[in-house]
Amino acid sequence: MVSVNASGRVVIIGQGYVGLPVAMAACGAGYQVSGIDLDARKVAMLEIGKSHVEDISDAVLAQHIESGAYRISSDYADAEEFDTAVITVPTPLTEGRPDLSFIEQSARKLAHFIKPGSLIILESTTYPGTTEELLIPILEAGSDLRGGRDFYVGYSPERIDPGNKQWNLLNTPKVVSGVDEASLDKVKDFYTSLGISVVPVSGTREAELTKLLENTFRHVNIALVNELAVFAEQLNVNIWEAIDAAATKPFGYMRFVPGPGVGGHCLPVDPSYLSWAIEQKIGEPFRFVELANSVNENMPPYVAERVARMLGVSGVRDKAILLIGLAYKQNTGDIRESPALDIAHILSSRGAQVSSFDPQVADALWPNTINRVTSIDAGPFDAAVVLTNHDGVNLATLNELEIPILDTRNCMTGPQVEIL
Ligand code: SAJ
Repeated sequence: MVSVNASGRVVIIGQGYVGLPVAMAACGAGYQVSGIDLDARKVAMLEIGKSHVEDISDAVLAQHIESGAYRISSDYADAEEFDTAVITVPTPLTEGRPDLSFIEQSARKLAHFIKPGSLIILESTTYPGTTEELLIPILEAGSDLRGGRDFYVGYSPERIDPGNKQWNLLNTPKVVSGVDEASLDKVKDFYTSLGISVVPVSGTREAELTKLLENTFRHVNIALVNELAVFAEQLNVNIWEAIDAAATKPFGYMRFVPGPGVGGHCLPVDPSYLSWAIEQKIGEPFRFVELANSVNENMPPYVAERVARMLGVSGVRDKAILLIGLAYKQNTGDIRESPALDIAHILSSRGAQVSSFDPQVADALWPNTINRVTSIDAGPFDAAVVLTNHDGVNLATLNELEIPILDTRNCMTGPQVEIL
């Protein structure tokens, strides 16, 4: 149970799907919290109590604003006198390489406000060595203080799964680490004060590797069933049935299913941080990651080929094709790295008239290169492809259109339905 009598000033750098839940949890524990984000639109929404993070309600945000526990700004001066800082900024790939510029920028600005005894925790997903080889030198240069000796530093990977109704920040065990024992204790104490159970590891590199292992494990296993799905179709074997049968094994197996590709902010990115670091530091390719990337990236072209095959010799040129789902996975409106975007692009480039139906995706996020329809029977269409199976979308309507349907999520039945 969280102690609501925590005290002290906490600053959270980055108020996205990771940082905002940490900020709200810190407010709930009794801290004075400053959220800092450079996205003016995000700051403007948060200032008026509007949450852009699906797991944080406007009510919770407003409560902490009204109590004075939470303030949001783009001004690092609000980090003045902080006791604990948590860095939750993005770590994307830029031209296929890790882009740590957001960590570097936030560390440079935060360093001016470090005082003896400050605690800095990095949560952003990154390769082993980042905390000690990149972050600490920047913090030391900007503060004239020594990490470990004068201020505490640790790493604790984020495990936020946006939209997950079962697992959230407070009930998911948190891996924690420090550059030394004293720092580890401070990191443990902070998350414990939020009411989170902690899993200490011996060093920051082990904690950095933990997160990448978690997501690389998923990426590789999804690639396994994706490649198998391509072969099973040619062998005329129902892989979905085999996967469900295998999943009855109560030990030694974990269920993954084929799909139209791998999207989201994690899986298409995190494993490449690991393979890049191994290549740089050891000079060896991380073959599992490279193979998984290749297999998963080939799923959108494979889906386009299946659609062409489904339409017969005429192929997709001048055909009206409806994509059900633009988001990268069910019950989210997030289209980042969504394979549906690639599939739409490939089909359009081959002369198809592509439309997409996805009630979960906000208008502001909808790409202007893809025609949006607001109902499944907004046709006429020559074919349909189910790419994301959101709850609440009535796919029975699709069957009534009596057109060929490629179902990449094995969520439909019907005489016109082909599964991946
Ligand atoms: N996917 C498949 N087959 C599967 C599982 C996923 O094709 O069997 C696809 C999805 O459709 C999606 C992509 O892979 O396009 C990623 O799906 P995901 O379930 O891994 O969801 P993410 O990307 O939101 O991953 C997050 C991660 N959370 C964090 O990084 C903190 C991941 O570690 C979680 O394990 C995952 O959520 C989860 O378990 O939901």
